[in-house]
This record gives sequence, structure tokens and C-alpha cells, in this order.
Amino acid sequence: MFIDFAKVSLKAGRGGQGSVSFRREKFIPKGGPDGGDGGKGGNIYFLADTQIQTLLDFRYRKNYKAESGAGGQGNRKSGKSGEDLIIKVPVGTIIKDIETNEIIADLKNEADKILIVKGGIGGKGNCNFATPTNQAPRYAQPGKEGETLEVELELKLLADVGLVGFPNAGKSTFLSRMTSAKPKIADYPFTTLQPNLGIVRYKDYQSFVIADIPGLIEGAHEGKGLGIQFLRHVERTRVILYMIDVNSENPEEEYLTLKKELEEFNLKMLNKPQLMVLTKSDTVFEEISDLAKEFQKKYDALLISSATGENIEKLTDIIWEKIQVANKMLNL
Ligand SMILES: Nc1nc2c(ncn2[C@@H]2O[C@H](COP(=O)(O)OP(=O)(O)OP(=O)(O)O)[C@@H](O)[C@H]2O)c(=O)[nH]1
Ligand SMILES: [Mg+2]
Repeated sequence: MFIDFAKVSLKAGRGGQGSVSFRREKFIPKGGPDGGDGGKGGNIYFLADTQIQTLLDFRYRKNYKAESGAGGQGNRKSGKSGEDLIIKVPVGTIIKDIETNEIIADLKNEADKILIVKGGIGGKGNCNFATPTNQAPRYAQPGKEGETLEVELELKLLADVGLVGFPNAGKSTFLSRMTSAKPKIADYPFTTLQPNLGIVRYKDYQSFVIADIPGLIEGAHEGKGLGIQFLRHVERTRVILYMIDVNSENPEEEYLTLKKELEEFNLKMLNKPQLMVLTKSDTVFEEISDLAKEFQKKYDALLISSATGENIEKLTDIIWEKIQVANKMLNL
């Protein structure tokens, strides 16, 4: 499990200024006060939306302000209310008041909505202040300030894609190429000791999460190597991405070994959409081996390089499509 955080400042709309105005009509030289009230400032709401998967967008935008109410006008006309601001967050977002550390809301279900800060009320226009002794008040109220609040958003993330491969296959390097995660990378097996997660930003406002786990070896399901305790992370992902070094002596055998480990761990793993890639294409100077070629053909495996970026964009598109397929299978 990986937790995504964001801090956000909220300011609801200010109420509109009350109006100071006097009636002006033909044959009525001294009209009474007719200034209308200011409009109410807009509220801010949080809304849980399944279209949003991460809190990534809140890293780029931290200040949210709802529209102010418009000023009142003559003829007792009230000002227009400020537009409410509805901020969409992923389902499962917890909202905390930063000052008190209190949980304000836990938006567990699609369409859960909470009013988080209220807009200020509009000021009263001068028509409200006429008295027998002051029939022409030149006074109107200002609008009230909107509420402000600093909140922390917290989301427990499940990964969409799990990277599965032998130690040293290039999983962590791939994660670091795709996301801003900075996993440890080194030219020896079992560099990764704990799962790393990273968020991939995909086209407009879409994103998905990749989990890089320690390399698996034969017997992992029985506890060999480090893999087993982390296979449950893969168990929860929607798509499995097998990563095999293009320099592997026998890519197919490697793939089948990995697959067997997953299967022994939990048969259901094999029902997930999966993808195969051959990594480190830049290390091949002439041609890839015959076995690698065969593997590529048989499993439609893409040849990629996290070093040069070869086929990375294409792979991102394919991963995205597979996630959509998985979501359909899960009825999401
Ligand atoms: N030339 C080249 N080297 C790569 C590429 N991807 C990974 N490597 C190298 O391969 C080695 C292993 O990479 P890692 O990303 O640590 O491999 P891993 O699969 O995460 O390994 P474990 O964490 O041990 O399971 C490092 O020396 C990387 O620099 C690539 O596309 N091209
Ligand atoms: Mg690694």
C-alpha cells in the first residue's frame, strides 16, 4: 500500500457588496433608498469521482477559490450569487483539517460530496436601513468574507500495473523512466528490497500507478529470494507487466518460470490482462538472439529501452489500453 498526499488551500467566495441607490422616477424628485443586497459567495465542495485516480493534479495546483457574489443594484435588485466550485477527488480520499489534524470527511463512494467551505453572505443594500429619522441612508453593508481552510488530502493507492521479472531485469529503471519515483537501481540482483510505486501521468488528466517489486526467482512462491511477501502487491494490481532482459539466454523459459511462480501463489493472477516486454534493447549491438526473436513473435512482446526511451511511449499506450480492459472485466 502506498499513500498519496496533497495539501490544498481553499477559499470560498466573498459575499457581494450591498448597493447604495435611490429611486429615480419621473415626477418623484426624492425617491427612497432602493439598493439591493449583494449576492452570496460561492461554496467549495469536494466530490468523489471514479474518473480521477490519484492526487497528482493537486501537486500542480494548490489554491482553490470560489467566485465572489456580485454587488447589489438599484431597484432592490440582488447581486448574482458566486458560482460554487466543485473539486473532484478520487474515490477513497480522506480530507483532514491541517490545523486541528481532524478528519473532516472520508469520501468512500462514488458521488460522495461534502461542503467544505461556505461562501460569505452578501451585504444588505441601503433599502434595508431606512428608518423614520433617516429615510435616505447612504449606507450599505459590505459582503462577508468566504470561509478559508487548509486541508490535507490523503489517498491509499493500489497499483494498476505490477512489474514482474527476474532480478536485474530493469524493473526499477523502467519505473524511474515512467514516473518521478526514484528507486534504487544497480547492476546486481535484489537491488529492490521493498516495493516502489510511481504515478504515470497519461495524456489529459489521466494517470495510473505502477508498482515495482523485488525481483522474483524460481521458488519465490515457497519463499526463495525476496519475492513472496511482495507477490500480494501484484495480486492487487489490474495488469501484470512481465519484464525480461533481451540478453536472457531463454526469454520464454524465463517468462514461464515467472508465470509459474505467480500461478503457484494465486491461480487468479493469471486471469489478469498481461503484457510482456524485452528490456535493454540498447544493449544489443547487432541483432537480438533467435530465442528472443521467437519470444517476441509468440507473445507479441515489445522491445524497449528505459535508457534510450525506445518504444516507451508505445508501451504506455498499450498499458493504458490494458488497464481499460481490466476495468471492464472488473466492471469499474
Ligand atoms: N543499457 C541499459 N541498461 C539498463 C536498462 N534498464 C536497466 N538497465 C540496467 O540494468 C541494471 C538493473 O536495473 P534495475 O532497474 O535495478 O533492475 P531491477 O529489475 O529493478 O532489479 P532488482 O531490483 O534487483 O529486481 C542496472 O545497472 C540498470 O542501469 C536499459 O534499458 N538499458
Ligand atoms: Mg529493482
